[in-house]
Parts: sequence; structure tokens; C-alpha cells
Amino acid sequence: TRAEQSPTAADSGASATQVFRANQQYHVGDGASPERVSAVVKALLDGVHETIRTYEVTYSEFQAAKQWLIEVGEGGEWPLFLDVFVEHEVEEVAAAGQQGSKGSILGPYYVPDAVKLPSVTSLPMRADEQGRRLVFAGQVLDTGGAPVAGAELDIWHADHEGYYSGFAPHLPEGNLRGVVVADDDGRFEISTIEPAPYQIPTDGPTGQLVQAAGWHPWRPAHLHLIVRAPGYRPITTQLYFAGGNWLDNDVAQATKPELVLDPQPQSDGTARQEYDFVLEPT
Ligand code: MBD
Ligand code: FE
Repeated sequence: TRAEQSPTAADSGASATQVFRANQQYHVGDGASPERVSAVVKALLDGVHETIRTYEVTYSEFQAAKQWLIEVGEGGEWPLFLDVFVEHEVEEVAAAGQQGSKGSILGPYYVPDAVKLPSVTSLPMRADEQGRRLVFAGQVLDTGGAPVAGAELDIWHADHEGYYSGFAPHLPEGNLRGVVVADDDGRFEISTIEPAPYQIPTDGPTGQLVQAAGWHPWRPAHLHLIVRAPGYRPITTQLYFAGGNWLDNDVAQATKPELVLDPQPQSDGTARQEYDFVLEPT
């Protein structure tokens, strides 16, 4: 059961922080003038000050908040916390004016350099991988309707218990992750399993905050994808499942109506979903 083999928050937090550090080249102050740093940080602090006045925040609450912030860092949960509670807004701002398929947030559990796979393929999975079989097939097109030959679909998702390989120690490396290379017509057909909803670990500071506030810790089941090809803006997105739990109250507020799949049961016991992606030239 989940409780018996549940990876700790510290396990996934440490891995998420390590992966972020290994893959990001950003540094404090990058890309921003002093005027912009000042304006943005001042607005943020004004919000904090306003909240303190409005709610007459006490010294003990202030010190508890300080303690919590220290624990988020020590537990490696900044990628988790920020991607759950903040990234959706950054994505919405970035998406304004973009053409092509809808995007969504990246989240903390992307691992680059997954195994490359042919256009008709299965994702790497355990021999006894649980979950309904899903065949996800379609075509990558450009905004003019032309196929994008050789487009890459970098796909990753949680398993039947909501755990991600690379962040839960009991899962094999690379499980349910792959870079699928579309054929000359931009077509692909990916066999995998349907993931379960994702729960923020309850034993870490982010989970403790969620609990203390009486919120729920769930994201609806989802597939993650980055669809990319040279000369096009990569699309980072997530796809959800019609009728699934938490679809209408994702803790990360990252669902969009265009991103909901409804796989249809087939005679061979799999469920099949067709979905095309549209890339915008850069
Ligand atoms: C996830 O699986 C996820 O996709 C996001 C955005 C945040 C936390 C966990
Ligand atoms: Fe996810």
C-alpha cells in the first residue's frame, strides 16, 4: 500500500532540488534591471506587509512562518512549493499571445535526457506495471497545418500510485519517461498506463502547510509533455482525464479545458486517445 512503501517528502524534495540545480543556469538578478528588481520585490513585500496589518499577524505567527520557510529549504521543497502554488500564474502570463497548443506548468519532476524512443513505442515500465493501458496517438503539426517531421515528445508521468521515477526511491530509473521521436509525418503512438492523481507528500513542510490550512493536497491524474522541434517554440503542457478526481480543484491550478482527454476503451482492453499538437514557429 501507499503507506508501507511511501517515499518520504525528504527523498523527493532532495531529488527535485538537485535536478533543478543541475539543469538551471539562472542566478539572482539575471535578466532584470535594478528598477525591475526593486519594483517587483517591493510589490511582493508590500503584499506581505499589507497581510500582516490586515490579519494583525502576531510575533509567534511570524516566528512560525520563519521556521516553516527554513524547513521548506532544508527539505528541498522549494521546487515543489513554488511549482504547485506559483508557477501557474507565470505560465498564464507567458502564454498571453502564444499560438499553437495550450501549455501548462512544468512542475518539479521533469528529468532531462530520458531514453529516445521511436514513433510507435511503449514507455519504459516494470514488467508488472499496474494501471489501465493507454495508447496515446496523434500528429505534430505547425500553425499552418503542415506535419512537423521528427518532432520530439518528451513525456513523463506518475505511476498507478501517483509516484514519479527519479523522486521515489522504490521506482526504477527512467520508469514511465521517454523522448518519443515522431515519424516523417509528425505521427506518434505511445503505449503507457494511466497515472493516478498526485498527492503532495504529507510528511514535509508543504504538506504540513496544506494540512494546517485545511486544504487538500491533490492534483488530478496527468501526463506531462514537452513537444519540441527545431525552429518552433517548445510546448510544455499537461493532459488530464475526463471524469477524474480533482480535475475541478487541482491544488496547482494548472488544468485547462483544452487539456482534458477522454480515452475510449478498445476491444483489446486498452484505452485509446488521439491528440494532435500544434507548434508555433519561432
Ligand atoms: C506534480 O506532479 C506536478 O505536476 C506539479 C505541477 C507539482 C507537483 C507535483
Ligand atoms: Fe506532475
